[in-house]
Amino acid sequence: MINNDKIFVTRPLLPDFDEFTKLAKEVYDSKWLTNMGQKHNLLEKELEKELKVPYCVLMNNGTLALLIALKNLHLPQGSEVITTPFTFAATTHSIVLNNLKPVFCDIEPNTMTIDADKIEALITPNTSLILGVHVYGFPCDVEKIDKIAKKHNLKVVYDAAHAFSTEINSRGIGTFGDVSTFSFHSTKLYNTIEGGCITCNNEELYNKSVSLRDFGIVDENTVNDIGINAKMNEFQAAWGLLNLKLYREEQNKRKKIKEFYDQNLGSIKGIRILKMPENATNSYQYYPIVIEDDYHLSRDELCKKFNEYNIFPRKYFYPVCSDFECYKNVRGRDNLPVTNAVKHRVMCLPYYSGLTHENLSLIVKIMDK
Ligand code: T4K
Repeated sequence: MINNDKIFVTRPLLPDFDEFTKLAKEVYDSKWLTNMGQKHNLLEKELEKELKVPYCVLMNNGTLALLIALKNLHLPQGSEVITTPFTFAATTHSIVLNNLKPVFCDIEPNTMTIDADKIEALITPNTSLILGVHVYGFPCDVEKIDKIAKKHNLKVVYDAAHAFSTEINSRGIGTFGDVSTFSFHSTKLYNTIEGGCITCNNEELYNKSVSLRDFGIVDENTVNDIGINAKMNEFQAAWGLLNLKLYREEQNKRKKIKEFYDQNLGSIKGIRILKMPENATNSYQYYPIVIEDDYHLSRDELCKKFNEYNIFPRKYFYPVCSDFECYKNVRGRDNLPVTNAVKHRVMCLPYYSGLTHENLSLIVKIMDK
């Protein structure tokens, strides 16, 4: 049985087209298209409430959010950042583009986040920052990381690109560490087509982020830092305002898909399902599984089989950042046993509300054979 429509790992959340064109017309008529317009500022305020954070600074993508978050901390040039290799390229690139040195720390096998128990062994007098990633929306061990950072006087940044709306013990995930960054790319649960934001708890970092996303401009007569253009335009902000009203419904639908997958895949020998820690809520961004050695196919063989049915899960994250040629000399790269085992076994299954019962049954059937 071949499925003729392609099934992807995700499809973007789309607002009602007529509602969008109505807001787009307002933008058009206002002749105010970008540079912190009315819809931009409204979205920023709405996001502060939604993410339960004191400060949110909207950006035009998650990568610039990371770049600016790191630049803002004014870390010593050439100092080391302990980070995870099990992430999208943007995380490590943002370190190097800030003239800092990444140091790879292994991940822990249940959440695939940086292994907090392995961080201290990597700290040297040249370490300035820990950069964790809440990968797939699974929270890093924020408590342990906080303790280590305090003990060694280090800053902490979290890449929360996958963790929109996640809470730990009812606290917004964007409030942990010194700064957090989010991505609102089209493939994310909540999207503004391209977009992202920085969240922080302190007014000084907020003001600096505001200035850096706009070339370091303070006012017409003053440029006080080497900033960049990371501003979101009004059309995307309008899109974002509409999607903000829709993403909870999308999460509820994904929750049902998760239940279906959990029920039907949980008993298949060799398939491991990752579990969200009890004290955290799920962003429903991805549905990752691990294809263990006692499954009858390797991860790549299973992927190939899916592709024959026009189904395209993704091997997030393979290759890992420590596999990239540009990072072959990074410290820590030779001691990543969990990362290097997991990267050949992990797979993110299709996970979006548009999947039909028939699609889901086919996915399970392919895996159960
Ligand atoms: N930190 C982390 C941990 C991240 O994962 C990311 C981004 C960032 C930072 C940086 O944030 P941004 O600067 O991107 O805001 C995608 C996304 O482009 C990227 O945002 C994301 N992480 C990464 C994990 O995934 P690709 O190259 O895998 O995407 P692509 O184009 O293959 O799309 C995946 C599937 O989604 C397609 O097979 C079909 C579907 N799709 C995609 C697009 C763009 C659609 O149906 N419609 C669409 O418009 O990187």
